[in-house]
Amino acid sequence: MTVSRILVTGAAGALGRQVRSRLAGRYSLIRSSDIVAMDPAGLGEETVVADLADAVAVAGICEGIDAIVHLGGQSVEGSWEQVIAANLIGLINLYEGARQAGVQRVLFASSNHAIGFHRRSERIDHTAPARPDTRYGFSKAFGEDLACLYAYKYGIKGLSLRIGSCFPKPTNRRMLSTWLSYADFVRLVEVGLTADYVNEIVYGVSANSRSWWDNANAYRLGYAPEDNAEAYAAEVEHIVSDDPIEEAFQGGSYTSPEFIGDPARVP
Ligand code: NAI
Ligand code: 15L
Repeated sequence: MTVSRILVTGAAGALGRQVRSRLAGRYSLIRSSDIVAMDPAGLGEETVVADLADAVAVAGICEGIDAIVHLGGQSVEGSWEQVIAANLIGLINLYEGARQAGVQRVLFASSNHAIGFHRRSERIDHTAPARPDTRYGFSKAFGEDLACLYAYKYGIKGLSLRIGSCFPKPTNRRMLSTWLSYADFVRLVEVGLTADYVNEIVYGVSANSRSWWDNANAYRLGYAPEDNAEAYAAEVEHIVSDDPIEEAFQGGSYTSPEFIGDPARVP
């Protein structure tokens, strides 16, 4: 079944704006949604303001949709109240809306913070166990599991993108490993909208020479990144933190706030 009607959540955000502009005109409908007002709709697009925490509103935005690119929600660490409303309740509402509306597939913007307590000295792949570094990272691990439930039980294809650092360019040494260019991000979204899979986890990362992640699972599905953070090495290599926790773990600055554990006991 081909995908022709897409819902993009988080459409007012940084990545939502990239998807809107780079996929414009490619599908019969792009329904862009966010809790805040968005730029005006283009041709073949509609915009709908909706709070993910509102189940009725979310069921409404899922109607008549083939595939969801789910980017909305709390996108950095927050309080339990914030994370629960947008990323736990909000995600349950989204999957229930998708199930009721017969949506074929959901692309979920997971994050490297679901695995943030893996060491930088490790090279991990999509089978690495979740090791969240924050309440936010926990919500992403939860989302990966929810995708699994709805894929195997309800037949909704699920692709969880463990995104590294998706910004115009890397801004520190860590991002020489974690950077995802906007163009590669949208390439990965296109793979998610077309490839055949049931439930998969892939890394949202460019072809960085220093990547900590073996992304063979994404390559197998057809992802072919064209950018490499190494092009910025001279500019940012010297930008490191003096916090040893932050520098030890893949999640970087998300790992050290509130940290009172024994780093030697984190495997
Ligand atoms: P962003 O913060 O720019 O966009 C998120 C959007 O979600 C915002 O426009 C916001 O208004 C909307 N939103 C927040 N709460 C909502 C609610 N209750 N109902 C409806 N909409 C709500 O974030 P960005 O950078 O565009 O990230 C998009 C997604 O990708 C997020 O889920 C984030 O966690 C994930 N991600 C992004 C990374 C990056 O480097 N940009 C890295 C890893 C994951
Ligand atoms: C994320 O999950 C955030 O959404 C983004 O703002 C960055 O902090 C990114 O991770 C990162 O780890 O660089």
